Amino acid sequence: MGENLVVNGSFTEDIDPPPGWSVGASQAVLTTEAGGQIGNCLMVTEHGANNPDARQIVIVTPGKIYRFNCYVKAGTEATYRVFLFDADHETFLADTGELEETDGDWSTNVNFTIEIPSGCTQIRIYLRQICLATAETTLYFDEVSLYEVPPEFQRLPINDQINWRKNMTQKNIIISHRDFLAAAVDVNASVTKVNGTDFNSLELDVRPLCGYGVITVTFTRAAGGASEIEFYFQVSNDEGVTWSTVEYLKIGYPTNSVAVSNVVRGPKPVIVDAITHIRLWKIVNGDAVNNCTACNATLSL
Ligand SMILES: [Ca+2]
Repeated sequence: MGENLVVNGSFTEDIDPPPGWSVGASQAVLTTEAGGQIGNCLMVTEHGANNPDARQIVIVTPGKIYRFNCYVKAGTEATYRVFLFDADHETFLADTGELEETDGDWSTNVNFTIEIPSGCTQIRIYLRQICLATAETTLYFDEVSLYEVPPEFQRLPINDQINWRKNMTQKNIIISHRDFLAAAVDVNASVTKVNGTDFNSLELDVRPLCGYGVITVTFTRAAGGASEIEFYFQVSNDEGVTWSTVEYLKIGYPTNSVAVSNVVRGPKPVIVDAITHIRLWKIVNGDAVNNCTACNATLSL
């Protein structure tokens, strides 16, 4: 998909205030903080004005399609609003409205796909917190990106999307890898661990530009009896409001009788067309003797 047009969208370097971002007319304080969705992140601190935000102008081309993405996490303030503004016409291009971030774990994703209207050559990104004046409240954002979507990456039938993947590799286009679990979990012998009870799976946004992903699972296990460990995945087609009640994908691997150490167990393709999110549902260790440790799964798009 080419390069990220947002300057310092990952807040990689610990510099205050973060380069590339301005506070507009508000009195927000922008700082780079550890503990982001990946590495460092942006903290927006309210400092005497209502609804502080971080802003950045990005040059765009009329008629082209762009994909915007970022993550948000509550600090001492939970209400946020992300919007894209046509800076030439002073009109909204996309807007979340005021939403509350209730998970507190970087699982809340904001994304828009927009077509740039005629005469619009620059857009302004707003990362805003909705707060009480002088309350000094905080809210976090991270991994802010805007990519131009070339025509060959816009949705096509599955068969054509397979060809895109070849093109993606050949063109060195960014392929993202995301773990389902922020912290890998242990699954003891003959134990089933379930999302929401025993671990909290991230709900990965799979409204991508191609219809295929790949999931790999990893775990560590001592030598012992032959058995199987199974990873089950659920999907949503309404942005995580409701989830499938049977598995969308099951990856079961024989653990056999040899020790494995954080081995990537063979990738499996997953069709991510016509769904919006996927998450790890449960892990079943069918081995009556051995524990499996450091279990995780990764989605690559
Ligand atoms: Ca980051």
